[in-house]
Amino acid sequence: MKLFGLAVSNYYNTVKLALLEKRLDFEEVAVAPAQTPEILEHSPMGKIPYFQHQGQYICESQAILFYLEVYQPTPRLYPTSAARAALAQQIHQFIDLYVDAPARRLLGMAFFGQPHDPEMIKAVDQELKHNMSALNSIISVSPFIAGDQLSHADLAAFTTFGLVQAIMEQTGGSDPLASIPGIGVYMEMMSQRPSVQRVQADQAAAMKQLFGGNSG
Ligand SMILES: N[C@@H](CCC(=O)N[C@@H](CS)C(=O)NCC(=O)O)C(=O)O
Repeated sequence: MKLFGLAVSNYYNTVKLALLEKRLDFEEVAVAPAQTPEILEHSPMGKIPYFQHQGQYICESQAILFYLEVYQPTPRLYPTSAARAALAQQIHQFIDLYVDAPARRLLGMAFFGQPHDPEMIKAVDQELKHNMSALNSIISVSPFIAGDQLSHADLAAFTTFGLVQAIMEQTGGSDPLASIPGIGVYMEMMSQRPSVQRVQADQAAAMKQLFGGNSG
């Protein structure tokens, strides 16, 4: 199994967490997103992560997670009950579409020296307040984000919440997690997992290499 991408990416790290939780053997291949023929051949949107196993390439983190679940069902990252499975999927979708996507518009300002645009920062801040409140209405952190078992939604939540918090901090916006009760305890609980500690250590090293010590 080969995972292509960069350890600074939340989507890459979501998949890496699943590989680690399932104790699968995998190789990491450092590849930056690009619109080059070499990348587009395996990841037609030019995005990372993408994944290769037994001669097949898969892109899109949710598709890779599903492949891993079918390939190796234990430990489960997709709940067995229909209602829980749907809830985990719903939460994961909310996180990708309504948390990551708006915050990503400020990525250049937060980390890549793009001049701050106060209007855009304010708009994203407001959108995130609305969307986090919607997310909060479907989760009850007990103790995991979709119930009593770790699921793929937790992997996306942990990696994306960390990124979005860092983006808003760097751009002077408000804390996007402030409206979710118990989220601090949840993030702390997640950060105790060996898989998360490995991913965070690798991410910090990659950030240092990319930004010379300025982490996010
Ligand atoms: N929907 C994709 C999103 C992946 C994504 O946006 N990756 C970022 C890095 S974190 C990327 O490749 N960005 C470059 C681009 O959008 O061109 C997934 O779930 O894998």
